[in-house]
Amino acid sequence: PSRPTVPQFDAIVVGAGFSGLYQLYRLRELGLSVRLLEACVDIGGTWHRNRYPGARCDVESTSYSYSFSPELDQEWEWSERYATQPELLRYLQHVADRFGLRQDITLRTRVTRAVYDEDRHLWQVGTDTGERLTARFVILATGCMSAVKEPDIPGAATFGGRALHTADWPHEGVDLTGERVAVIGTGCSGVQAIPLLAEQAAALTVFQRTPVYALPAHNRALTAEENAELKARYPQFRIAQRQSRGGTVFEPPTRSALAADAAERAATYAAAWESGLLSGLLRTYNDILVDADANETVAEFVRSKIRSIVTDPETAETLSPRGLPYGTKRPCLDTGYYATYNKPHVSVVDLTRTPIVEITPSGIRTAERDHAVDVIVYATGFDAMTGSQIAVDIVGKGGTTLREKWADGPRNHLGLLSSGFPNLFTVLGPLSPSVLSNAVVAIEQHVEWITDCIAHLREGGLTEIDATADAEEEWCAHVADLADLTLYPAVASWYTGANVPGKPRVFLAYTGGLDRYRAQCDAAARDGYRGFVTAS
Ligand code: NA7
Repeated sequence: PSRPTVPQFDAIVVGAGFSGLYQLYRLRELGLSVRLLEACVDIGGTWHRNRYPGARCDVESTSYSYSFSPELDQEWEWSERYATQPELLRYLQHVADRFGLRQDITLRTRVTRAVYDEDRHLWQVGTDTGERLTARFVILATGCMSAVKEPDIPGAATFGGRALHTADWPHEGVDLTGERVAVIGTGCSGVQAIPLLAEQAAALTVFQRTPVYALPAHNRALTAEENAELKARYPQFRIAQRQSRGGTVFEPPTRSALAADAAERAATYAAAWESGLLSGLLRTYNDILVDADANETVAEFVRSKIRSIVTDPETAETLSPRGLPYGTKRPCLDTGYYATYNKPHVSVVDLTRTPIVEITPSGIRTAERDHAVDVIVYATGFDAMTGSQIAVDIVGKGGTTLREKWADGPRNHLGLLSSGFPNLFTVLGPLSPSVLSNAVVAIEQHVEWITDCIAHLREGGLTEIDATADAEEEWCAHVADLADLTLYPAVASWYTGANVPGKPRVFLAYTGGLDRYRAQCDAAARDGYRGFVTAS
């Protein structure tokens, strides 16, 4: 049978989180036929899946929200400074309904395969429901924190109690009243969940491999006056946000921490601590992430705070990061986290001293002893940045798979297109500023660039765009060079891929700031899509 010369869809968007919903909206506005495929039972992405107790955003809701619709800004009312997962999910559902997006979304459909047809310049997309679709463009809006890292602990499958993962929490909720609960992992998910799990559990034992730096969230309800005031200045605020370094508005610091004396630093850090902002301490001086001595002044400040909150000195020391530069792993926002360890039924096991040997049918065995538990909560994170893309069998030009191409780390130009995989765009992909910025602002920048690019192709009657190998080479080197100016790459974190055994060690994000990144993307487009090659 002869094959159709035009694809079924102009574009297929993969994933219905913040990225995919906005991408669908924009492409539809352009008049394209679009299908959005989502693996889960509902839209929401990250905010659909991460339902563990305490899950909330740690960027202020008023800035962690879409800016593309002034009407949406005016009608939506955030109830708290830091929205909970249910509120964020309601917001995304509202957006989907308000802009009529659901009609183009297919739920419960996981994209498993995408093969590029070099002759016809289109992607053949396969799903786990057996669908076979074709589209000119595919946009991976699969999220940078969505491929769950399965526990790599011996014996995990033998556990006789209940095992839960924070990123795959049962929709009906879980009642832990009276249970002996273990939590493995103290990243942001663990830090948010632990205080609430402790409220229910009869005993809570936290298995900590690396302590985190957590700052008080100072979360609170937003008053009607605050909301009204915000809405009045939303138009200017959204512009400022777009022009900002990381998607949140602040004046970048210009002084070195080492140029200040101890008293001045102490006052500056204390004010940042009280701000309740995730990046508060990073905004104080300009060398926190580039100079180890400057960084140590912040690290010690946070440790002093931990000592002042946690009453047992030994526990305080266990919870205090040592030899880990502040901010090189993502800091967390604390709503009762450190104080929870003052409760008599909560304890922490330092896995650097007594590692987990195995999980047994009755609990967790460390090098020191057996811990009998009824429930294990894995807060062990994600195969971040690349995992959700590599999970799809993507076959590009010449039969090369994306997995093969990225075997030694992701390669692309501007974080947007990987050479040899034409017409396949990534939102919040690796080697973009994604996780180092307010994700929603980064998403809007990506989606708008991709949309403009597709519009440009269509206007010119072009059916293919690919990154050139040279531009890609240059971009990867540029991202690595910038990262090497900072303290980030030396630290084993999910930013470097070190949290997943066997994953190549590459710094996965662009550290130069969203503003500079945006300027480079815009310049490439303005110069006729420099670094890309098009065809018809
Ligand atoms: P993270 O930040 O990757 O945290 C995972 C935690 O789990 C971290 O403390 C890990 O320790 C720990 N972990 C992972 N594997 C193990 C094993 N095998 N044994 C013991 N401990 C382990 O994930 P989150 O879900 O908390 O947060 C992800 C991001 O989502 C967050 O930064 C926000 O951007 C939102 P490690 O540090 O590797 O020693």
